[in-house]
Amino acid sequence: MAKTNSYDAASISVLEGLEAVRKRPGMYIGSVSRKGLNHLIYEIVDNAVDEHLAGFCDRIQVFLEKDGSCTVVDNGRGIPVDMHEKGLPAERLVFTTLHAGGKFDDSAYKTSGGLHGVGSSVVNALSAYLDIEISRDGQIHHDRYERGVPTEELVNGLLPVLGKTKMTGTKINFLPDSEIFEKTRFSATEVKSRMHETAYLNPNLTIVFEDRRGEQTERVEYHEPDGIIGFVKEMTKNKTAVCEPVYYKGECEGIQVEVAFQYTNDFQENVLGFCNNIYNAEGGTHLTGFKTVFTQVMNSYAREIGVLKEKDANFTGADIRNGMTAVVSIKHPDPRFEGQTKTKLDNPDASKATGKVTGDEIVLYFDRNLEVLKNVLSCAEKSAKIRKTEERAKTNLLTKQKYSFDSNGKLANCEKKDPSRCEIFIVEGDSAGGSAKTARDRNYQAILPIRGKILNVEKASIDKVLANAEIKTMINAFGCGFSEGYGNDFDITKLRYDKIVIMADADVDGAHISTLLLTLFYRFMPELIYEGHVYIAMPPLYKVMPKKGKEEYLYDDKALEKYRKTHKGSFTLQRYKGLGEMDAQQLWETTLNPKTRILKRVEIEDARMASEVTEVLMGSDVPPRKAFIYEHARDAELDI
Ligand code: 28G
Repeated sequence: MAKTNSYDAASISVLEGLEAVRKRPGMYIGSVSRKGLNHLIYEIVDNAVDEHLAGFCDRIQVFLEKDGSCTVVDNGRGIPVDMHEKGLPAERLVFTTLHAGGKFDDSAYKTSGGLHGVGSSVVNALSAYLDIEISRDGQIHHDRYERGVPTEELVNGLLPVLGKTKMTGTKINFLPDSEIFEKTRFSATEVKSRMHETAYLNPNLTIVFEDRRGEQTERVEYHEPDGIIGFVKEMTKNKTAVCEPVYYKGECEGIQVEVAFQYTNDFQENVLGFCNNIYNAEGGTHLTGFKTVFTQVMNSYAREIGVLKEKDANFTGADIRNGMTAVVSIKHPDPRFEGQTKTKLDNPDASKATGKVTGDEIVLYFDRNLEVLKNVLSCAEKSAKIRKTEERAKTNLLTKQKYSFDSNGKLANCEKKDPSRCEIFIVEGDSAGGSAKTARDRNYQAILPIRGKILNVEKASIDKVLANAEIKTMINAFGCGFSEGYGNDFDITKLRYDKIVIMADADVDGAHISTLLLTLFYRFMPELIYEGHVYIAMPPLYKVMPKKGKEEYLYDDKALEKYRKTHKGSFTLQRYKGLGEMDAQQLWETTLNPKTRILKRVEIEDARMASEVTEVLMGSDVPPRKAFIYEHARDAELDI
């Protein structure tokens, strides 16, 4: 009797918990956009990675199924199925209780604790169904939920058994709930990139990925025995290295620290931070500790070997990291996060740990590798020289151009000044720019035509970037300055437009231009993206004009296919090769009019990807470039 009572009480609070997740999904997984959708997979995979970290699993499989669901399989111990004290199988608690499983459960470090490290029950609550098979104790145990509610009848309080097995492990198949998510198609590109990252951070793990949704299954296996050294090598593979990767690890007050870095001869700094296998987009204390100590150590080496004379000022941290690609990965028993997207590590002891380990290990390395030390310091010297020139260039630019905003060449500004209502469209090509100027609502919509390809900011040095006419016009038009390695002059409160809309053709070149613009924003004005001000216009590909019935715009080939299938009778089909082919009226209806247009809001993940792929896109190699764009085109889905 007592058992029934506690069971009932438990099941009521369980339903309330899951209902809370369904009411405010964003609080648990960040958003209900595709980013949130993909996150469901990461939540489940992270649990399998925990099982790996506990030492019981070395293979994880991730399948994107034809029906839109996702299957994740691990070869760990299998989630416990025995009767728990609350009168339920342990597995039921895992999938129905928020934050089931304590932080220090089995392994010292849980991957969870990141922004969305809230686990299986959240995925369960947000799935139309979730189906589990657990191989354990020689049997395959089965359970199933719909929108978080168990549908499988227990047998004497235990899960039904499907059959016998010699294996152990967990298999979960789930379908995200279309009532919750705006998008229901997982992005293969993003999932693959995350799985690859996870493989680098866990060198003894193999992750198999299969996209079974297309005609042919795409299969990739990620196994990276070189760990974060391999990760760094991967990031520098298209650059010219000036030294071999450097690697060290250590421990400080229960925090494990692992660092790999390599210098290349470009003028870039790329330092990534991970805590418990989770990428920290906004960095945090682990990076601060590493950077501070690294700068100190290198400056004292520079004086010791005479690269800096007595009268010289120290190198700045950015000078010293000029050309550096690094991965700093720590394992922390109780990580805390802060920041715009809760991806900035906040624990002060993490800074202490990376600083201590770096201070101890880096001198051991450089004392034995003087050549590498000299190479690194000569990168810093070059940077310091350029920095001084740039600082002058920047002051000039900002003082000269600060007040020339309205008279700025091609910008057709809007008449009203209320930033909360104003929009600026960055339009590829003069002819489309011209039509857009005619078509727009001149009260609130500004048009800035840009010609051809803007500069690749990933490659160019800062003075080149700032000398570029289109980029200058953009910085001046937005009104909030820019930030980069040497200082932050960016002030989002000065932004003159609520929406910055990239308007490019729906083709390969258009995608390329969008990528370049995103890279520019990501590097110099990331807050625009964090605060959701950047959008991409989605111009239609087709217009259909049926003999009978209404004219319609269609936004992709899928829509056309569907139209052909569902529409009886003949129709005329117009295909737009570019924005330039639309007249002002059409442009207004499809891309400018807030009532009818389709915009895609850019998320920081999109921009981060854009920055990563700029390399691929800019290469003279045509094949990889095409492959990338087509892959993305397949993933594209419209926000209608
Ligand atoms: C396939 C996709 C995702 C998982 C395990 C294994 C255990 C476990 C998971 O325990 C904590 C402890 C008991 C309830 C632990 C197995 C100890 C012994 C596990 C996964 C809470 C959870 N044997 N494998 N959880 N328990 N794989 N893969 O989720 O009381 S989750």
